[in-house]
Amino acid sequence: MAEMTSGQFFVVDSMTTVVIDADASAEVARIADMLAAMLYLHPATARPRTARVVGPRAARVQRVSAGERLANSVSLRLAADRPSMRAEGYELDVQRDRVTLVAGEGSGLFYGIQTIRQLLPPAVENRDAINRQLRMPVGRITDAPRFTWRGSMLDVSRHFLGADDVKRHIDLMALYKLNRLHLHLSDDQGWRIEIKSWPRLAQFGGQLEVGGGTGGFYTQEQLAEIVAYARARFIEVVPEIDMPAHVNAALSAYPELNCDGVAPPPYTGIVVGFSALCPESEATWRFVDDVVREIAALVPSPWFHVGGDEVEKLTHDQYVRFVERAQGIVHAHGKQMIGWGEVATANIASSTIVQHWRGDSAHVHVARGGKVILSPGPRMYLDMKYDSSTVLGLRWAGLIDVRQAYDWEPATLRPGVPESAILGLEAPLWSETIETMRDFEFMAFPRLAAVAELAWSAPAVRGWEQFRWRLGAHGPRLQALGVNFYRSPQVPWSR
Ligand code: TNX
Repeated sequence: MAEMTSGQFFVVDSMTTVVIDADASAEVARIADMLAAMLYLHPATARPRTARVVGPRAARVQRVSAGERLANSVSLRLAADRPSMRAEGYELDVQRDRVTLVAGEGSGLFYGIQTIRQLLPPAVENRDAINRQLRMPVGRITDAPRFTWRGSMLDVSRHFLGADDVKRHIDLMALYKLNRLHLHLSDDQGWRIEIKSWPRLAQFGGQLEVGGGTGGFYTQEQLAEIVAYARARFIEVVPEIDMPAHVNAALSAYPELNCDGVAPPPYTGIVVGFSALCPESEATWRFVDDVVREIAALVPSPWFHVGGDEVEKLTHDQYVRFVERAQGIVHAHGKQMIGWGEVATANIASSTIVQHWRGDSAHVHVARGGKVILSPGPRMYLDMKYDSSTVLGLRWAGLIDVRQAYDWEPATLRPGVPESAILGLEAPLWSETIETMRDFEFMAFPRLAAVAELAWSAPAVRGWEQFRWRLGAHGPRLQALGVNFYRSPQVPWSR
């Protein structure tokens, strides 16, 4: 809910302070520092340039005793006394002389700051902008997300993205209050995470990518760094190792995983479904156990995604037994399993999460009391072309311009999958045709912003007509951030 007062503003100047309670936690202090960095690290406040990048911003974040009010301040506070505050929610009160942000938990404060960011002009994104006049309209906002799962998936297997690119993507996710980064870490074309007990997976299986170019992989330290970077922005990393199919890279590194014991050559095409781990080989089960164990130890989030899609080389019976055994291994390592829609055909636990992507059996899982993540291809596949002239992308699930991505209702998408069974939404970005960070951004933006609103906002406050104007106003912001976004003709872009 938002009530804005037109014509009145809170103006950020060189005297504005960020205020937290004297006994605020380290987490609140850290979030306050982020806000201070956003507000102050720019020339317009006349602070010396050298002070901008290094050192604590403590001078700008002031601790005050409870109840004390300071003029020209933005105060952040956790309200344990406000049980009505919904998970991840916040209340933002912008007055002419002070701004107050209250939340029930750190994530709410973080999202409130993203709202402050969006209320400020695009220049806030550009630290070096001259004339960086920061002001935001007076008003009150009470806000909380509709769904707890607001995800973005990057396929770093078909084409590899370095850790810095992934961090940049995390920053962009944060702007739109997304909170799950699903990394598709393995596929036929490349294995992208170092596994110490099976070193050839990454060292050999990670060398190439689609088209035969140089691939790459994350060391365990790099993945841990990505995880920490994401966590600092209230984003959980969800690792996926796709099995039992989509494993040519693994088979090429370790032939004992293949039923015929022969290593296939590395694969750099884009056909799917042709490879499979040998379910009868004991090496396969040592491999699954080791891989899940090593990754589970690196990634603190409670989930492990086992893929499970597009298996053409196994019988249905073999497939079902594979999924059930893999689930046992995931549980043994203390994680909850996630799988693509196909896994619902196995006798899986109701705590397992099914990720719907095409006409499948998600409703079967709902009938057993399970929860689903919606990633419907024709709405949410960010690797689909925008229109027939889009050079990048595929089109098997249809063309997805911004309206197609935005204008639908999750709770009525699938028969037998009501709102109560929907954990949330996730937009996959498969990368068969997506090579560089510029390509990834072109396909992700602005559609990922549409996904973010669907995942966050209630149907009553949504509507295509008003969304496209609000989205149009994000053009200069995305531009200030250097995002290579698609200027959809459906959107009235501001200049
Ligand atoms: C289907 S969606 C796949 C991926 C492809 C994608 C291309 C899913 C679970 N499997 O392997 O990359 O289509 O759009």
